[in-house]
Amino acid sequence: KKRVFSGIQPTGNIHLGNYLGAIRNWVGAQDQYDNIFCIVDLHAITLPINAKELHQNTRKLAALYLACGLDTRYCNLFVQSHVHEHAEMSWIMNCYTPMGWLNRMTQFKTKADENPESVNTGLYCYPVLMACDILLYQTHYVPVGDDQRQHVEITRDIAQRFNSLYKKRVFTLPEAQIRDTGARIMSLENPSKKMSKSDPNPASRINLLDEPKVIKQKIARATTDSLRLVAFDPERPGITNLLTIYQMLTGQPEQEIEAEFAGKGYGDFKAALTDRLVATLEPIQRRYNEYINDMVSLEGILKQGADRVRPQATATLNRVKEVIGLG
Ligand code: AQP
Repeated sequence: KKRVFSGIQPTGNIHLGNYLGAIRNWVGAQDQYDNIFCIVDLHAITLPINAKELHQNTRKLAALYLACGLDTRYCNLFVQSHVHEHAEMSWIMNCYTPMGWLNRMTQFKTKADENPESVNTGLYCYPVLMACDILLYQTHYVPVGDDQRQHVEITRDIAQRFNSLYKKRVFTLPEAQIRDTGARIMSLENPSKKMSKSDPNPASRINLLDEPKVIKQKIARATTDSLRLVAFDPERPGITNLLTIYQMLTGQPEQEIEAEFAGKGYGDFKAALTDRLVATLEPIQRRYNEYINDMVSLEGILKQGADRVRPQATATLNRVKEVIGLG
């Protein structure tokens, strides 16, 4: 089977963008691949984060992975810092990554602009660590949202450069798997920005653990426009974003959705969308509560995941060290 690797930072509330752009796709295809899903806590410390919060978020994210349907029969779930090869390999690959490549990374520029007082070298080297996450496991596919396209590209560039420098196929070249629909769910407040955990406005996103009352309020407040026409239209990103979410939850084609709401207002559509969201998230929240209240089992799953993936990470790291003359 082909190998899949992906991850999420335990930096805050996991939202609908993470679910529709990433986790749901992982779940849908898990039986076709050899899957590795990581909680990337080393990435999470590139911006200031409280220690207790980081520890709790890591467990919460593991419980959410399972609650969303990731199954340990098909997937290894683990915490990045539990496999120290990621950090070691990252230092080595920093020395093989031209600064010019990192200077072009748009996510660094955005995050550095948003957090000018706390920009550190780790944030700058974030793409190299992400490349190592992927390359350590000889990954074939990286299922991610559209915002990660550039990071998978640089991963390929780093791998290709290393392979050709040493004239050896040390790394498998990974490919991004990005869906056509839902790969970029937008902020509810400002539909020109992507929905994100780090947005300071909580009303900009639906968290997977939001209660029905909160979902209703957020959808009611979501930005639309004054045209009051429920139709997909790139000129009207607010309603189009909500329609895309509805389409992903119902699986209906665009025309069918537009026909369903022809002659109706935004209020009717938002009520239907709220119902769908609540119906989708309610079972996830129920399962989440079961997992998070059984910490012993959860820690066991994470330990087992790390133990299972470590041999592959060690093998790749040892190969890299051998090729470059370390050790
Ligand atoms: N809005 C989104 N639409 C679709 N997919 C998304 N992803 C993130 N946002 C969207 C995908 O979720 C996975 C995890 O990404 P992440 O941990 O970087 O999550 P985030 O919400 O992007 O987190 P941050 O901390 O708020 O980061 P920034 O500031 O970059 O937005 C990835 O597969 C991602 O594509």
